[in-house]
Amino acid sequence: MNNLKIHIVGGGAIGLLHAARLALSGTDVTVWTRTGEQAERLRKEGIRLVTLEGEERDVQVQSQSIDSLQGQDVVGSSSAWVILTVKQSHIHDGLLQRLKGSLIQKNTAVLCLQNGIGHMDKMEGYFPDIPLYTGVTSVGARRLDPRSVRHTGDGPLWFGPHRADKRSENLQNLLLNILKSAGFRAGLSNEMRDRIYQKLLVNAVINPLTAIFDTTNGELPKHPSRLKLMRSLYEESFAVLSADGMTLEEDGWRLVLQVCEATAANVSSMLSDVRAGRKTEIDWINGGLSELARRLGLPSPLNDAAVAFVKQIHS
Ligand code: KPL
Repeated sequence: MNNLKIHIVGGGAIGLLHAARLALSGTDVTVWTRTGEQAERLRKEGIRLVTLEGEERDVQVQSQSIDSLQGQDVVGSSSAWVILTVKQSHIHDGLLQRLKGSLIQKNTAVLCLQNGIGHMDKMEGYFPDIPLYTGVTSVGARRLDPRSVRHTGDGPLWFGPHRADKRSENLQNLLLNILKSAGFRAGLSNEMRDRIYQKLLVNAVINPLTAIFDTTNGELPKHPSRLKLMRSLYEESFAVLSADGMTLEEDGWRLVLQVCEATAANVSSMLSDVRAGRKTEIDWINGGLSELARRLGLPSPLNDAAVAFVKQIHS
């Protein structure tokens, strides 16, 4: 068993997948969930992991509800990583106040695995002295029920410092090794902003348009008028992100089309939120781009429209 403890905040698909695979590799993992019912089920029955090969495994993990954190320090004097896997919309004052001093304290480092932009400003404000890392993952996972998750796709997990210190260098290497031994294609990167922007560029095109047209990622570019809209939204988003310093080593438009192809049968996360009546991440994806454009003095009519349309169909 590794000495470093991992706390995963969020019992969604990404949280459950990471917790199960880390626990299987012998890491001491606790999953912090939104509801007490989910935490109890996970404690009693474990996580049911359906692997990429379709094999089913029940994996024992520790689990607690976030609400059970009442300001007490649950980390103590040993080092720990907190991996925040909740959606952007759940990173609100209520959650951060619960985590501050209890799970996120001087002996922890935090890895944020959210889509979109905007949340790190909030994290910095709440945790001025804690090493903060951002991550971009391309693994695919689908939650089947509160304790079951299907691993649907493999892909790299890049993470790197957003704001780090000397102490966290050691911690980041430990986490890298732990992730690798759990089978993740993990890598450390000092270019996290480029990676985040690149993912944002892809998400800003595919997510709102699949949600608005209620279509799979693969079908979206097949309609000429939708392809035209994709291209225009891409160009506007690319201009904003490039003006803010994004460098892309590959052709971004080709990347968008490749992602559509590679995930052809998938329903984007935004469409699945819309279908389930959940709050979407539109404010942090196209909304984040619009905000950035405003700060840079650039126009963003298509991103503004994407936000308005998705909000219209979600409620
Ligand atoms: O990341 C995605 C998402 O659904 O959020 C893409 C890449 C668009 C795949 O659906």
